[in-house]
Amino acid sequence: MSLEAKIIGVHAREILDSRGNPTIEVAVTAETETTGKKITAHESVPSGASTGRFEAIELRDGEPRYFGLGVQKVVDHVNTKIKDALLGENVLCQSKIDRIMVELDGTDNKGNLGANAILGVSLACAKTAAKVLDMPLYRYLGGTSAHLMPVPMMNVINGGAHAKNSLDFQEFMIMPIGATTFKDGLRMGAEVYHFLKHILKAEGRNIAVGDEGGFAPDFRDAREVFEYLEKAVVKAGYEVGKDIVFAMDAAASELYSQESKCYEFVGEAEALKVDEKGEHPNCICRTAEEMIELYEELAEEFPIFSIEDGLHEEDWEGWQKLTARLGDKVQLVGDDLFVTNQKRIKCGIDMGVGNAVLIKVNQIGTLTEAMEAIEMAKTAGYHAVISHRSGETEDAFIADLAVAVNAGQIKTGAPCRGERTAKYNQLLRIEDELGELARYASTGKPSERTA
Ligand code: 2PG
Ligand code: MG
Repeated sequence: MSLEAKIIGVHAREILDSRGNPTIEVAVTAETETTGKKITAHESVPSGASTGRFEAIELRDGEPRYFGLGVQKVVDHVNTKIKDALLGENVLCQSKIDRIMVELDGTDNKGNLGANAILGVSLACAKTAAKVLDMPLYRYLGGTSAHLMPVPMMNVINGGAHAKNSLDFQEFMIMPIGATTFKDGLRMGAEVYHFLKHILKAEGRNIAVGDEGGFAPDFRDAREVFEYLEKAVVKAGYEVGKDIVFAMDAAASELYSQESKCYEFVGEAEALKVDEKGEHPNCICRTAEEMIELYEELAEEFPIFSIEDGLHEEDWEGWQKLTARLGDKVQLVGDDLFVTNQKRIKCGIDMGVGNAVLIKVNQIGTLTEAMEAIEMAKTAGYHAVISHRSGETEDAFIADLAVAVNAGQIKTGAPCRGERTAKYNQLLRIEDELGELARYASTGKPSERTA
């Protein structure tokens, strides 16, 4: 006899995300056939700032309230059309539920109902199902093999679209690979974060944080940031390259200009003017080739484990070159490039582009499709990095997802700000609960990675 828990309620509301913008929260209620018990779980949907052009559509109201960012239409879609389609379905049949919503929407990019509407329901169904079975979410999603605790990629310096500083690149992360447990890794990362704060403060630099909890003072360029990260690691008593390695998200699509056909570094040019008086251009322009050279130099000088979106989302040929030149030394992650979309990931695999996929559930809009994307990446020998968005809520679904699929890496911001620590704290709970089964995915070099 197969288990059944019919969906008897689907209800959405508008809530706020970590940037103070509206997003959607969905509650799904199911009734178990055997006991008649009613079970409800909530899930909310994150939102990006540097969104990829090919992401599924996040619908917004476009009306004066909340500066056009309201999600009342999306709430309405959930509370009428989606609810009508799902009432009576078995909440334990995740892929069927997701298929019903995809078909109801009828577009390639979920532009009718909104990927935010669909995702909220999709995730809430999974959480309700786990509760019905009285299982931890990671166990429900991943089964008995879920055991690998991810190495956190902690974004301790924010720039680009996530901060109003002079830093053109978006994210600079530390990865505590020298730990033996997630708990220790998190502690090491948090300690380095605090030493970084002391160093910046002592030098009179701004220690206010950006969207993802990382510090966001002005910096000259990427090299200067990495020098600071090294100093903080050493001050904290750790070995650079052994205990802690670095990662960056260039978010290059944000820097690329279709007009000049190059990557424009406005902040770097500005900093140059301040540092060295005299004639300087308003913008430093780099071609794809020069970007690759810059990454090569940085990877020579610093222990950079991972570079995300090193080139823009439509430069497949540039990505091929980047992968040929750096792919055996550095993890090259496609975020805006792949947008958790199987068609784009397949294209990347076929072309030998990148060697890792960033997984953001809201880029594609259903849990089933996100899980399939992870499977596709792993089957091709690509790594899957589970990721938050810059606009988050206190929801911690992705922490469970990372363990469920044994991803080995999670990118979820600095060890600061509740919406970021919610994920880290959930991972601490999971590690505790797994006890001896838990293994920390200490990564080392890409070729030696255990994940
Ligand atoms: C990214 C993300 C998350 P956003 O580019 O990887 O760090 O940012 O959510 O703004 O797209
Ligand atoms: Mg990114």
